[in-house]
Amino acid sequence: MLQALITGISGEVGHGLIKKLHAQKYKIVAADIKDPEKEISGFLDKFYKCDISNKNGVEKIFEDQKFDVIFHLASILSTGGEKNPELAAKVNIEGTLNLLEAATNQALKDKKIIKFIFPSSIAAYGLPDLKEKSKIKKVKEDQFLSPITIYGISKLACENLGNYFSKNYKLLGDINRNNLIDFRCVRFPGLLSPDTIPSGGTSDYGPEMLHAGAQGKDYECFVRAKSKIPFMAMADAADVLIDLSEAPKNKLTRFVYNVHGFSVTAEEIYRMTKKFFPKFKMIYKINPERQRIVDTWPEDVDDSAAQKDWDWKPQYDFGKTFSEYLIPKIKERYHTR
Ligand code: AKB
Repeated sequence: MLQALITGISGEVGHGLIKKLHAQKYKIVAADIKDPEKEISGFLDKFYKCDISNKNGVEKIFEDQKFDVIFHLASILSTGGEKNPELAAKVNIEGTLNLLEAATNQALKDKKIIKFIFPSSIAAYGLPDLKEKSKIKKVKEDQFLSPITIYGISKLACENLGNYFSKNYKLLGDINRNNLIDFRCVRFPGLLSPDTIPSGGTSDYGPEMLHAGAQGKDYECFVRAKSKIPFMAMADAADVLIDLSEAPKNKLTRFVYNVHGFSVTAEEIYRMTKKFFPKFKMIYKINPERQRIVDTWPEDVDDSAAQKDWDWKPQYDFGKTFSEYLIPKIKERYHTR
């Protein structure tokens, strides 16, 4: 039985991933600063209340447990990060560093490779202006890597840290620490989940609209109607992480992959929400800072490398995400008819 460590279980991706890993018979150890919600606590073999930026706390987990794979989800998101960039850098970068170091030491001691799966983000990109954004359309992994947020900067830094730890860590040292960590990373688009309402992100207008509509609430959208970025159904996001972790190593040609569900404007999400909740009312009340962040994110990403290397294909397109996944589940959640 494989043992996985998941950090940041209370975040958006944690819930879906835990349920899927549990169904696949993984033993799950989780770490978070918040206690797990009832809905997922039953799936955990062990829970550590731990701030990953605390090195001693992270080391303690690795003293107690041995891992085959780490899914490092804990992160302060793009809007939250701008409120306290120092804290975001500490949690996002130092936290990742602590985990990479502890995992490398464990792998060295046990002479066993540990997989390290890291969700990065479209926030790693920084398009210079709207003209370029609409011209370029699908961004490739190595283009426009000039993020404007501390979140994007920390994601990009951690992608490179992971790659460094797996290939060149302490390259002048006397012990060979290469290939102890098998680091694999995806850049996620905005995510849409019926189970969790995100907080502190900038793609949050998508899920916030949906949850407002389902609860019969009005909504003020903080970006322009035409703002366009890629999104993905949360069910696909959990699959992405598991599929990437299970992909044969010799098929992987890169350490970071774009993944994408569908690319839609804020207005298209509004119209789709209204189709299922006809009484839903929304107005646009632009927040210039959050708009600026979204304007630097690509309209869409080129995920051909993920398709080619590990057969990535989303299960849900825009229509199916709503009709077959979000709407039935969210109606159940809020007892909406
Ligand atoms: C955010 O909005 O910060 C995140 C992301 C796109 O990574 N949801």
